[in-house]
Amino acid sequence: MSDQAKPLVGVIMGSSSDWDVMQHAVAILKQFGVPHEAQVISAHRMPDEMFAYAEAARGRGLRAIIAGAGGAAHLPGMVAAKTIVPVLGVPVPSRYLRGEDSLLSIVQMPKGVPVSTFAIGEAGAANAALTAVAMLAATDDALAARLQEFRSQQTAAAKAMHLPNV
Ligand code: RP5
Repeated sequence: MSDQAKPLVGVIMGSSSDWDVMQHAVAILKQFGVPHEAQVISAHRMPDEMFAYAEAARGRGLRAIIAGAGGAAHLPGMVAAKTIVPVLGVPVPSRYLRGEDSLLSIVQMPKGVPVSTFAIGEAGAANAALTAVAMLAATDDALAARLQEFRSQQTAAAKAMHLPNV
C-alpha cells in the first residue's frame, strides 16, 4: 500500500497480524495528508528485505520510519542499525505477554543506535504517527497549523467533558 506522492514516512510491520494496531498510524498520516507507504517486512522471516529497505530509506526520501512488531520485536532496532532515518518503534500486543515483551525488546536499545519507543498498541501507533507529523511540521508551516488545530480540538473536547452527578 502506498500514498500517491513520494512517501515521506514508511510504516512497516513484522506481520499482517500487526495491522489491527498499525492501521492507527496510517490513519493519522492519512488524516494529515502526509505521503506514506505501508508494508510487511519481517525481521526474522525477511531479513534481506529488511536490510534493503533500511539501506534505501534515506535515498528514497523517507524522513521517518514507523516500525511495529510483537514478541521478540527486533524489527525497529535492526532497521535503525542500517539507517540514520529516525525509527519510531511501536510495540504490538503479543499473545502471551500482552506486548510487555514487545515493549522491552524495542525500548532497551543499547546506547548509540536509538529507537524512539511508544506505548503498546493503538495509542503507540497513533502517537508514533503524530510524532512523525511533528517532525515534518518543523519545516512545513501548513502541516504545523493542522497539527496545532488537532491539538486545539482535543483541548476543546476535554473542556466540554461532563461527569455524571455523584
Ligand atoms: C512478529 O511476530 C510480528 O511483528 C507479530 O507481532 C508476531 C506474530 O506474527 P504472526 O505469527 O502473527 O505472523 O514478527
